[in-house]
Amino acid sequence: MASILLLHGPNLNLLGQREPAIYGTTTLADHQERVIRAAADRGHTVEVLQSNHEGELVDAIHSARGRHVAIIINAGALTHYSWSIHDALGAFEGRVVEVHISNPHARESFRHVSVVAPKAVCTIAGLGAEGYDLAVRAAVVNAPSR
Ligand code: CA2
Repeated sequence: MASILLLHGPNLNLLGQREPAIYGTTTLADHQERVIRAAADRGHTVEVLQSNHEGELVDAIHSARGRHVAIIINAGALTHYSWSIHDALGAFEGRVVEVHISNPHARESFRHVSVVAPKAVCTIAGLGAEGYDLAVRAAVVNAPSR
């Protein structure tokens, strides 16, 4: 059985309350529940954290070392400029999977760059809630389950 860390960055606590045309009506709790269920179906557990503070996310990534086999991360807008998250992910020995609900490449040009992507095995974007199911599959490829 493996453990996954699911991280969400700034403003994602507002999911389902604002901007439904871009992000849908699914709440953060719904996305987290979906990941927990998809992981449980495969015999794995999930720890979740959402933070509006970059340093808290960096601390969580540091703490993941030796505790989680994979990190699924939607870093929100920090995706596009947080070199501290980039560096922290570089020190994590497990698998990193990047997720976005929308497709940043189809939006404003500042969203076209991800500093998370170079540290991830893959990026899943533009699939809404279903992207999280695929992220779980990507996170635990080859991980032994119970
Ligand atoms: O599509 C995604 O998942 C994003 O990571 C969402 C981020 C955005 O900065 C990225 O470019 C793409 C923004 C999350 C903000 O979420 C809100 C939700 C409801 C109301 C306002 C913001």
